[in-house]
Amino acid sequence: MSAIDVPLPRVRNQTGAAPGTTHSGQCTHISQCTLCEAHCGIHVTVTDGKVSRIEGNPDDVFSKGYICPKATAMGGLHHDPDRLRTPMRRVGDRFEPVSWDEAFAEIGTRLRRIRKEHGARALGMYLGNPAAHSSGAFYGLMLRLALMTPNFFSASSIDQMPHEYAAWRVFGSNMLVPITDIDRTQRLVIIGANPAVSNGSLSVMPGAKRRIKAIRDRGGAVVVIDPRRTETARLADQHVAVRPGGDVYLLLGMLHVLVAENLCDRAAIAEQTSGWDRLTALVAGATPEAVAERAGVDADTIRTLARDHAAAESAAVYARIGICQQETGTLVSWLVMVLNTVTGNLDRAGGTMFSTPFADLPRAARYVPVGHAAWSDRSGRYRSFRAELPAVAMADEILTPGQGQIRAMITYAGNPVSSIPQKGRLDQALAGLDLYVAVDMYVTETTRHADFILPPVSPLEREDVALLTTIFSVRNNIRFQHRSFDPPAAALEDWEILSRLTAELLPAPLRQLLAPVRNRLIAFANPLRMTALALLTGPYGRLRKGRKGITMRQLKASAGGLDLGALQPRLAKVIATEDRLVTLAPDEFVEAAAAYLRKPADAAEGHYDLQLIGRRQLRSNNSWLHNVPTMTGGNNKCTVLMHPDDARARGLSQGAAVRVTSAVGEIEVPLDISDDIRRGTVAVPHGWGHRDTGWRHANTLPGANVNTLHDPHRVDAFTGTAAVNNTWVAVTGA
Ligand SMILES: Nc1nc2c(c(=O)[nH]1)N[C@H]1C(S)=C(S)[C@@H](COP(=O)(O)OP(=O)(O)OC[C@H]3O[C@@H](n4cnc5c(=O)[nH]c(N)nc54)[C@H](O)[C@@H]3O)O[C@H]1N2
Ligand SMILES: Nc1nc2c(c(=O)[nH]1)N[C@H]1C(S)=C(S)[C@@H](COP(=O)(O)OP(=O)(O)OC[C@H]3O[C@@H](n4cnc5c(=O)[nH]c(N)nc54)[C@H](O)[C@@H]3O)O[C@H]1N2
Ligand code: SF4
Ligand SMILES: [Mo]
Repeated sequence: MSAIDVPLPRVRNQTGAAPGTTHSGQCTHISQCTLCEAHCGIHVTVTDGKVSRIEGNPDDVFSKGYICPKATAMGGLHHDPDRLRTPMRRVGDRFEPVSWDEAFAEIGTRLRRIRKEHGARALGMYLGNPAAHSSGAFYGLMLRLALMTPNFFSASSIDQMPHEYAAWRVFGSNMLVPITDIDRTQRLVIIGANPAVSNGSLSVMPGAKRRIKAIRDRGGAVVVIDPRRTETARLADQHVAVRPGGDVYLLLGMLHVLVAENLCDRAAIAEQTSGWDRLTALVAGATPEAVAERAGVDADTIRTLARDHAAAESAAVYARIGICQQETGTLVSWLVMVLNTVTGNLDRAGGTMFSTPFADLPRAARYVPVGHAAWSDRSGRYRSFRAELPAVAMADEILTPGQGQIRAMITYAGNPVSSIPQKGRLDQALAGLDLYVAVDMYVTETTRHADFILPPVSPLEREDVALLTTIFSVRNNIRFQHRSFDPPAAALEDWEILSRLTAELLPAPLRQLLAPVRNRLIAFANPLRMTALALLTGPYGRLRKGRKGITMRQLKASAGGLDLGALQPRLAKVIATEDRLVTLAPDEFVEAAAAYLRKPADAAEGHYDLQLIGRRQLRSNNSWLHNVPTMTGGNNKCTVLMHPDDARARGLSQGAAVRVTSAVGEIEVPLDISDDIRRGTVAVPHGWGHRDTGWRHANTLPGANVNTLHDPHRVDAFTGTAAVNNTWVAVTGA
């Protein structure tokens, strides 16, 4: 058990061991892979204290036995000798172990001193991606509240913020991002996502390949719109190689056809929406011929895409990160929501719908303030959205002297030095802080600058019920992550570490009063108790459903979670706009789209004549899985992908070392020639180039940080999300 001993409800099978699989020295545990949103069910076999096998859990109600190659990394991470297991304090250029109590006491004193001398704005926090994969996220947000600082940043602003902003404008809340009903649709159009590799995000779909194949098996069609013929495109009926950043034109062109040819669902529009006239006025001039060149897609294809969409029995457009990390991110997210709505595919089976998770956040969305434009960064360039500032503003907020400069940072489960474009300035910024505390289990490009690193238990030592993943799942479900290992005696989980940090920030009388009972109070508010409460009071709980309601006991005893059914129509219940209608044409979007329609086609910027996009890899997980040797090697390499014609024109050959240069930086990587990528476009994966970290294996791998090439000030206009999917570069022999 962890240092804070949490009493838990007694269950039939406390380790989660599958019946009949335990024998001397070997035990199989039911658990979950928590490396990405899919949270696939796994069976972890432990032999003599070591993970000997990880397999998909066939009884998991959602992932149904599927795992991707990353699942086995859960064992690699657990046993990784480089993973930190005790809190560390910086002493000169080294880290030395320190006790938890000493660490929290010193951090508390220093944080409070900085806050007293310089105000709350001098404290900053960054929340990274894996935070969302455990209940730790909620305790992270508690800490964020206790910090009371406008300087809060997260990986969302290099990720899904444009979807959230569009959802806020269109449906009234950032929490109302519609989910693709992939398992029932007859036509799936995927724009800027590669679920065959990623297994879906914001439409969480473990085993995406199987789900995509099933659409075709039941007579439906799948279309992928992507500058690269991706692993997903290979499963599709049609691949449309859009120009990077061309989606805004493609979608406006499709909407023009739908309106001009009277292919929209006028009954659904009348019932569900406002703003139809403004929308039709906007797209009136966006004929396929007018937008084709800028979309990089010919007019006939645009016309056919629109007609086929309208003709399908049910259809869903699913767009994800390829369109978010663009200057047009929010506009494209909006147009996708509009397209789904005007074709009658919002809130109906096979279209896009809202989930009913065990804690009904979609329904509560109406009452949660988003904190949009409540403040800005000190330069005035970026406004807050969802009570945070974009991560690209972080380096300046730390480095620029004056009132409100950040002097103390807390990062939780993030590696922004690698994951955010910041021209290398974040390295310098973090190194110069008065105090930097990292909640992380590795010494990374980022945490190596910390004064304290506070490591949580390994994911296999955690028991949890992830809420966020269920909110975005393509089917309602609730699943339990059992422990495969008991944590070492003194270990803490993320939620405990974050709660202890929060306690340090409480006002003096409360903090002192609390000291003797603090740990017991913290232990009382553990994630499983919170989950039990949410379950009890939520849509499936006993308070609502009486004896039919589900309980934690049932959940824990299940072999692979509980299926809560297909997505249900519930727009009328959840919509959070003032008039309770879908806002088809928010003013600021219409104006911005009209401006794009007036713009000429994007052209090469000087000698930077290739458009650089990203490439997510099956065995990488953003920046942090490269220390597990089985996740590296083979085809998991950092290379630049280029079309044969572009390589020939530059006299470059397969495998050659090349220099990729942009207006703000350069990297050297090997060349990979393939006609999978559109001419004029190149792709480099992110999360590589590990140097000077505690990841001893990863440090030895070739590769470079692609974010060196991206200009931090090229962002989505509405959210400040870094536009890393469309940077002009030149590629030359190294
Ligand atoms: N194996 C693996 N799985 C992961 C992750 C991982 O690192 N590795 N990360 C997880 C995380 S954090 C996330 S957010 C999700 C993301 O999940 P996805 O959104 O599926 O991510 P990508 O695979 O990057 O897909 C983005 C696609 O957009 C395309 N694209 C680039 N520019 C454009 C453009 O201008 N227009 C269009 N239409 N397409 C464009 C790219 O070629 C790429 O195929 O994946 C999650 N799953
Ligand atoms: N150029 C470019 N950049 C990108 C992207 C891209 O497509 N192109 N994709 C972006 C996307 S989608 C994302 S989500 C971001 C991710 O950006 P970040 O969240 O900043 O970085 P990660 O690489 O996910 O690093 C996660 C960190 O959390 C630590 N960690 C892992 N699990 C846990 C845990 O359970 N608890 C704690 N406390 N720590 C943990 C790891 O050791 C690692 O240091 O990167 C983005 N950056
Ligand atoms: S898709 Fe892969 S990485 Fe994601 S949860 Fe499933 S097994 Fe883990
Ligand atoms: Mo992400």
